[in-house]
Amino acid sequence: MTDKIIAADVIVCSPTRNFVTLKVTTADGVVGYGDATLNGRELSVASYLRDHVAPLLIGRDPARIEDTWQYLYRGVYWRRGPVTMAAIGAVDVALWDIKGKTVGQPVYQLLGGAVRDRILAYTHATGWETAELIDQVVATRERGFLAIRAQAGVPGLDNVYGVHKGGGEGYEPAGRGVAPVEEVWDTDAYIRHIPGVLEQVREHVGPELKLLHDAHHRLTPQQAARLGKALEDVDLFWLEDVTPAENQDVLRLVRNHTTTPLAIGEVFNTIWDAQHLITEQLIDFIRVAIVHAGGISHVRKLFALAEVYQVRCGPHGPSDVSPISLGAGLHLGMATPNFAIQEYMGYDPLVSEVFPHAWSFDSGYLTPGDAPGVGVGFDEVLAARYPYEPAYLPVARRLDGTMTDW
Ligand code: CS2
Ligand code: MG
Repeated sequence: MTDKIIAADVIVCSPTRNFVTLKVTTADGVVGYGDATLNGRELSVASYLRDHVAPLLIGRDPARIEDTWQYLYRGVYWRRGPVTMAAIGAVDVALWDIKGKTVGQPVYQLLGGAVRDRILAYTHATGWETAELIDQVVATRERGFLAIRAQAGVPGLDNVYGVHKGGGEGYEPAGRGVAPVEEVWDTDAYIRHIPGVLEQVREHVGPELKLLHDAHHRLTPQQAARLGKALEDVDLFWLEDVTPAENQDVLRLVRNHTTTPLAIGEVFNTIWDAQHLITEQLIDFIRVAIVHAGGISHVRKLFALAEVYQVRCGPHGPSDVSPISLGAGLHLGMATPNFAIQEYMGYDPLVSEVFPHAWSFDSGYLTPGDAPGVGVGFDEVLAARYPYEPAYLPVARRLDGTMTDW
C-alpha cells in the first residue's frame, strides 16, 4: 500500500535551455519526477499539467500507474498530440519513479529485469567543411563513442540543420528570443553534396565505427530514395527522418530502392502514429522519446509491437529531452530486447547539477544506475535561479521563399 498523492507541482526552468518538470509527492513523502519538455512549446504542456492534470492526481493511488495512464488518456475527448502525450508521459514517469523508490528498486527491475548489461549510445559530430567534420568525428571517437551522427554544411547555404558555419552544434540549444530565426534551405544542393562528405568520413574512420545521419524531414520520397541509394557504400547505421512523417506510405518507395536502414519517429506521440510503419516494416528503427509518447507505460507497448516486426528501438535523446527522460528511457532500454541504441548529446554541467543523475556514460555505453526509481533528482533551489526564457528552433524557407519542413 502506498499513500495517496498529495501534491503535483510543475516547474519550468532554463539552466542553459528550457525544461518542464513534474514533481509528484505522496502523503508519506515519496517524491517522483517526470519530464514534460516540449521544445518551443514548453508553457503549453506546463499549463496542461498544472491546470488540467494536477488537480486529478491529488488523492489518487500512485501505485496504479496503468490505470492513471488510461484515465488521463481515455478520460479526455481530445487524444494524442505532443502536448497531451508529453503531459501524460510526465505523470507516468513520475509514478514509475515513486513505485521504484517505494519498493527500493531501479525501474528496470520492475520492467522484467535487465536483458543487457549496458546500452549503446550515439552522439553528434558536426563540421561545416568535410575536413572539420572528420576532425570532429575522430575527436568524438576519442571520447569513447562507438556510434556517431555526422552532419555537414552545404556549399551555398549559411546554415544547415545541426551545423553552424562558424563551428559547433547548430540549433542546440534553440535560440533565445520570442520568434525563431529564418534560414534558407536547398534540398538539391544538400543531396548533391552529402554523399561525398559521408564517403570521405567513412574512408577516414574505417568500417567499424557506426555512422548515422539525420535528414530532418526535408526530402521528397524520390529524393529520399536517391539519397539512400547514394549512401549505401557508406554503410550507415541509419538514415533518419528522410521524409515528413505524415504521409507514411511513401517510405515504401524509399525502401524499394535502397537497403540503407531507415529510422523515424522522434515526432510521434503514440503507438498509433507508428503502427503502420512498424507492421508494414517500412522502417528499421523507431525513434519515439519517452517524454513525447506517453511515458514508460506506453512506449513499452510500442517497443513490444516493434519487436514482433523486427524493428529496433533507438529513442530520441537530444539535449531538449531532460536527464529525467533520458534516465527513464535507459531503464526501458535495459529491459527491452529489441532496443538498439540511445541518442545521447550530453548536457551542460549546469543541467546535470539541476538534475543530478544515477545514469552514466562510459566507453560508448550508457547505464541507468541502480538507484531506486528512475534515479534522477531535481534541485529546485538551483533551478529557481534560471527561470523560463522563450527560445525557438529556426524555421527554414526554400530559395524561392516558401516555407519548408524543419
Ligand atoms: C534531432 C533533434 O536529435 C535529433 O535527432 O532531430 O535535435 C530535434 O531537432 C530537436 O529535438 C527538436 O526539438
Ligand atoms: Mg532527428
